Amino acid sequence: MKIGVFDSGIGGLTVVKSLLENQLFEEIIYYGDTARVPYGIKDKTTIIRYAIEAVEFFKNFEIDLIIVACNTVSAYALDEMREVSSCPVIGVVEAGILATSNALKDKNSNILILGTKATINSKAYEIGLKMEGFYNLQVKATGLFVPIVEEEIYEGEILDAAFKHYFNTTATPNAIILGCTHFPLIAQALQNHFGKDSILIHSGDAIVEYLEKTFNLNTKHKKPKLEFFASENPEALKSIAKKWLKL
Ligand code: DGN
Repeated sequence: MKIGVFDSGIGGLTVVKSLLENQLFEEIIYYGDTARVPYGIKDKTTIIRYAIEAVEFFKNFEIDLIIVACNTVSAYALDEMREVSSCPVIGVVEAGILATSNALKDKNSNILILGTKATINSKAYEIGLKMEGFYNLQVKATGLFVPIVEEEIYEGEILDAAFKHYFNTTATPNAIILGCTHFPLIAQALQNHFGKDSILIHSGDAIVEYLEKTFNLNTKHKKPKLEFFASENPEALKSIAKKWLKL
């Protein structure tokens, strides 16, 4: 299968990492809208317009599936993308909700939802989790983590200060939804902060779980063909991809 992975920028590479580790596809085309990132502070109409343009971009390739790695886009624009796409479009929010539900046996479990301002304002995770019977939710827009990760800061004083700022009154949750492409990179720091008993829900792993259930992906692809595109400075994206994905 040949797939497209879309993100507002570089963060979706964390999802590509999970896809590669699980050897699911023979060809992956990544498109990051680096010229217009961040999406997390934009309004719904703008996010939908950019997302539809991404579908148009993927029409240049004959792909079988679009994976929306960006939580913000997944929260707002999946229906609109599906309307203009000739192949299926799946997003990380739906996958994350299912993965959380599968990971937690007790419906009273406390779930901490983290995301950009736009993702949190959409209430997409909250609504989905309530539909699965989970009502004990803490919700935090933690947009500061995005530039911190982009500065390649994954631990230390600056991150600790951001944790203090956001989590001063946050109770230790049973599960933490890393509802933004960038947050898996600070997963270890979050785990250290909240302790080892909090389960972390990673969009990449969640989408793998979802794909394995939904599609017939029996063949393993050890050396998939990878192509990286960006709306601005594709060379910078390629160099980060090399580093993050150890290519
Ligand atoms: N990719 C975005 C997300 O997962 O919500 C984070 C980066 C951004 O556009 N702010």
